[in-house]
Amino acid sequence: YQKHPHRTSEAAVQIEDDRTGMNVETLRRAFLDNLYYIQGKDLQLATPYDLYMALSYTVRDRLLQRWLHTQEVYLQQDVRSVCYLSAEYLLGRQLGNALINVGLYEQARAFLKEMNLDLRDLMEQEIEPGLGNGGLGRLAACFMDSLASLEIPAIGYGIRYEFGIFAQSIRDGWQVEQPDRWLRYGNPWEIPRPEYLVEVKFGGHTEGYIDPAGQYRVSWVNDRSVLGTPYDYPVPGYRNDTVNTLRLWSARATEDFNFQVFDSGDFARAVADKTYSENITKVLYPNDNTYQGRELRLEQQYFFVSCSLQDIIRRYLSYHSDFESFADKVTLQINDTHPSIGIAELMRLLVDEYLVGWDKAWQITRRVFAYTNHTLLSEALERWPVALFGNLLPRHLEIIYEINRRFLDEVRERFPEDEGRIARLSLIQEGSQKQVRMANLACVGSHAINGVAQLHTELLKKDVLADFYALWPEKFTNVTNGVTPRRFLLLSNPKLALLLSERIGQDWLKDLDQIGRIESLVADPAFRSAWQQIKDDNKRDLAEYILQFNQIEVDPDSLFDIQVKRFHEYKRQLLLAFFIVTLYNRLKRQPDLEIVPRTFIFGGKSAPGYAMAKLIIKFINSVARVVNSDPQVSRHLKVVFLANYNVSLAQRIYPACDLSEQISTAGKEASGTSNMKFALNGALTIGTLDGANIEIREKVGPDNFFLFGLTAQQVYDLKARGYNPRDYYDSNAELREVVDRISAGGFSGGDTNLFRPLLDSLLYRDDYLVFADYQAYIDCQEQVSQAFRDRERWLTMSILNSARMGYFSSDRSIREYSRNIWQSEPVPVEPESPAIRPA
Ligand code: HBZ
Repeated sequence: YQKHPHRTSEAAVQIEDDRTGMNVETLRRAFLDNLYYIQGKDLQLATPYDLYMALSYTVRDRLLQRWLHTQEVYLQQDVRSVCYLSAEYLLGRQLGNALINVGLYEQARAFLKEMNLDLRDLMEQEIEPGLGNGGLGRLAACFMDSLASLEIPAIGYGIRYEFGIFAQSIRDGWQVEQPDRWLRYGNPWEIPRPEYLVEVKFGGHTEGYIDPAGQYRVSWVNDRSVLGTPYDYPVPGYRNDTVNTLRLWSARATEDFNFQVFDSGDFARAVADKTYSENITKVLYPNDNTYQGRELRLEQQYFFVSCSLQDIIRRYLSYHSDFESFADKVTLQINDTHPSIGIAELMRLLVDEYLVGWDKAWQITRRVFAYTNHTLLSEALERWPVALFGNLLPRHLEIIYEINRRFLDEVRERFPEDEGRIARLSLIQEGSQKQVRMANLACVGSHAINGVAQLHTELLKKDVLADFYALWPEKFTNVTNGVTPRRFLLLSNPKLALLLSERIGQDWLKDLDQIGRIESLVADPAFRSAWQQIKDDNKRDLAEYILQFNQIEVDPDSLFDIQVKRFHEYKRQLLLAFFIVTLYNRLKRQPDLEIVPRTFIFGGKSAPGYAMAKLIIKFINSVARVVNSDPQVSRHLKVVFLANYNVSLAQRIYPACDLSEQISTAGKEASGTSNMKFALNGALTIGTLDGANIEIREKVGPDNFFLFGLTAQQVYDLKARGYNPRDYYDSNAELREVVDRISAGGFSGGDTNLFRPLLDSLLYRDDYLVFADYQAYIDCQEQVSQAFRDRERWLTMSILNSARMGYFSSDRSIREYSRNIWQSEPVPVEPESPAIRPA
């Protein structure tokens, strides 16, 4: 190939050269150039990973210009920006998304094809950044995509974990964790910005002093500090010229090693201290919806929040001389309570470092912060032991006590002599081990508090945050979650996306309500058969994946019945497992029984320390083994556990699903978001009245949704009356048969102990009402089977599900946040030069 004469010059970025050009020929040249000059390979020597890297750099070059330009526009116009603070971003692979958003997907495919290369194969090379656990982290990623696509000035702040969510493999049916070394082969999607380094203090004590003006002030004398280096990730909007920034912080030691210790001769300790500091951003805590009061976790939270706030203030002060307009230029959304220490940190920065008076500082703080809650499980609420907190952040503890003193004075005035209320609202939980309640801090320090689905917000008001609701009802709003149709339809289900675009144009990608226009095609035979064909193709693709990774042959014509999500008792993977065992029992009793063939597919990780969840994984794999190896049964049923469920695997699974399992105990799942992605891709849902299921059912219509189970109110009442799971066991023969077969070792090679903890927890507690909902679920699954027998009816329901999912775009969620919480407006970025637009 021909080498072009110069790579860049001052003028070069203005004209179409090999770094900015969008036509197929310049792309091809740039790709080969990057392969040669960055990977140091030619086409003969290149591995698939080299090719992936070369293509990624080619796209990145084309993003950079828009990225810089967007930031210039934001600075020039002194825009109001949304700062999204989140300890997690579950981004998924970047290459395909970048190609699509910048408008180069087809060009890239074309020039690669000419070279006999397959774009999808290159995309598969990317190790996904798994910097999150589940729904909360994925929501942050969808929101970043929507903010850029809606042209809203925004920056995401978070942590650049060196190890993301662990890789899961299954050995002998058990989950085994391996470290996620995602950065091992380099990362073309980040740009380190060592010039924006910040220092974060830890430990020590505070000292009072009188300043020259005679004012009493406090200074924090820390005993150690750590440096934060930002790594910037481009966040391109869909087919516009906006590129926002995701800024992730990485910890570095302040000195390469501790010279004092070094001088005293203890080399090993000098280096170990350095490692200690750098441990802060080493690894993502792998818990979701459970809280573990580890000091390192609080260090992570404070580290990234302090880095981010210092960065926000630095940027603000480069254009302003005081804090008068800070709250007009900045809004801070905190993704659950993980960044809520930011409320105390902003107070500290304003009061101690910038000498703003307390009242003024508090006014600013409350105006900028807004808090999203993601859980109804009280065991998941963050609470830090006061002693641990005070050792790590002595000044912040003082500030929290001061906030609390003023806050409780206010409460006493409004509710005199209501000590119970005071105790519940206090930022400090009294008792033998005093604790700082981060949710209370978040409520007091924010002007807005939101839940993530209607039911969730109502339950926050009624239950979890009821005392705060009584105090400030005006602070509470609901913003129902959404998902990005770019990644979860266009990228993950290209055939369906093409069919949509052929029939209704491409507007649905920017305005998902437009997908409703396919409803008029529901009776169109050509459209129907194309829809069916695509679903069949997608199922066949997944069947191939299953054969390759699980060595299980599944029938693409069977009903693909799928539950993929984190393993948690409240999500009730056990309920589906019990249904499978029920079918197994029926087939054993009556071998000639005609049942609708099903392929059950599970996927998901368990927190490594969550023994019950791990045992449930083992149980499902044990059921799979027995079912799949029994010829009588496996003619009708297959059970598959797909290891290492992550965003990339999710993108393969959603398009291939017939039935989406959303079966949490009512009142426990805040929203759920996979429920939306499945339905968008034409799956029907079997689900409880929980989280966003309720709104999905309302939108798709009750006839197109398989509803079962107790309502949140009924769950509450049943527990209040005294729930006895044993009664269900005693009175339900099929349930008893399931339990007895497990108990007798039917899925553990005769071992009657293995699954004992699982059965005991059901028989004696059953916190999540598996037994109480069992019969309703089994009956509902029978309706599913009946519906699936009538393929035409099922097809209609499938189309209607997709057609009616417009509401669940994360674009709609972000518009609601913008209007109701952030008061932020789009700032369109015009293309810098027509030459750099896609052909
Ligand atoms: O947030 C999830 C909710 O369970 C789900 O219902 C909701 O749809 C989603 C988005 O709003 N919550 C989480 O994913 N939570 C966590 O991952 C988590 C991680 C670390 C923690 C606590 C929770 O310390």
